[in-house]
Amino acid sequence: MKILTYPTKKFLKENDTKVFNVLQQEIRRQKEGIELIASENYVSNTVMDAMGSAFTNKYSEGIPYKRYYGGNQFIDIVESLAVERAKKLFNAEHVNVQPHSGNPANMSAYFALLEHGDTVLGMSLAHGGHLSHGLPINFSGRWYNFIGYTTKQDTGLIDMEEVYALAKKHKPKMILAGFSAYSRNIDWKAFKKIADEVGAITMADISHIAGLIAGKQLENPVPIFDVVTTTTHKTLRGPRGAMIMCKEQFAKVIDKAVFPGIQGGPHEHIIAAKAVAFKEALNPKFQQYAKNIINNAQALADALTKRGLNIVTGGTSNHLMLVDLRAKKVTGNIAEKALEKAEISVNKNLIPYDPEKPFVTSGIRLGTPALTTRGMKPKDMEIVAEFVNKVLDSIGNEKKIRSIAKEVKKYASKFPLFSF
Ligand code: DSN
Repeated sequence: MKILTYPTKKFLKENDTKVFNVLQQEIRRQKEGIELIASENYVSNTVMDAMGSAFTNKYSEGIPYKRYYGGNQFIDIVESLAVERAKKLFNAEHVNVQPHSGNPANMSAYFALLEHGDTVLGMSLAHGGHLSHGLPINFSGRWYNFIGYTTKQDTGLIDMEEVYALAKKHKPKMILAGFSAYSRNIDWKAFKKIADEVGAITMADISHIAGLIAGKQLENPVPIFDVVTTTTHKTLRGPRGAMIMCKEQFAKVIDKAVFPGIQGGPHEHIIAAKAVAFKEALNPKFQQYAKNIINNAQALADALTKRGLNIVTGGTSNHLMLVDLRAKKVTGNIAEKALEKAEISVNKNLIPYDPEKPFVTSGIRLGTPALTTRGMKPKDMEIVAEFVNKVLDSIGNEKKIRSIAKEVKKYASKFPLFSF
């Protein structure tokens, strides 16, 4: 990716200095720091251009060429472009590009395919699932009867025997595969086989790995599953948003669930940016990018392991890893704060069978999509691992952490991000 030259925000500078100034601080943070949050990335200039555009001014409830407002002749073209590109990218029969983000995408899929109280088998949050996969205080856990499957204590891998046993026992209406913190491949076909045996609908949430699938590094569940949701801003490197892909037989119920079921007017400026991001992901160069993300993640996991840190499952097959911090006698929340002071962004994360509470945790989740966009290579992961390890060994020593922050900034400046 070329150095980013996001718009200079001339009008913001002239007319709203408070927002302008805080934006400058955020830009500085992104430039000077090391971004290891697995779900974050930097969008291209072209994606950014499409987002800050006149498409934001339009109301366009409905679907392309079937709207509830006049004046949508150009919106129809741009939204159809996004749909067609997404279909090609993921080999999908039907795509709805309107969901504002991951939660409403999942909510729409459930709203389309389930009744209140229906049983769904999904990955337990404590083992890597997402809050919209049945957390009791999320709408999903309150309105549907989610049963959580887990990972094995010895290997950290999804326990497919348990998935099968739970499916036989609970006869779920839907089986959901997907995660926000799991570093190994999902056996889509094994899930589908179990679902077929119990007559369940298959749903995948590929939010984290969509870019790795689009970049042909991981198996694509879209031809296998009934419904697949994804956000567009993680490994896929598009604008903040989401989409739903499904078999033609579910097209109508999915579209109706998104609007008028859950959402009102779609965000067409974001949809235009999704179209741009899909074009970028269709470029064969994106396959190399996806491959580099995984190579970097594996190099980072190896480098951390060499320094005595435990990686859940022993490594990674995708863009992320869960680091078990118990060997260092540090909790996730303390590590996250210390790393933040050293200009390294990570998030605390529960590890499987975590004895700590979700706001404390025994782990951190690290990922490489953003650093890969920035041009870092596996050899740089040695340096990044060394920074992380040094911070973990310096908890409580503010002076030392400040000096690591200086080194981090110096190192990050070798990978220029914005050119203004
Ligand atoms: N917040 C996202 C993540 O970090 O995985 C999921 O919603």
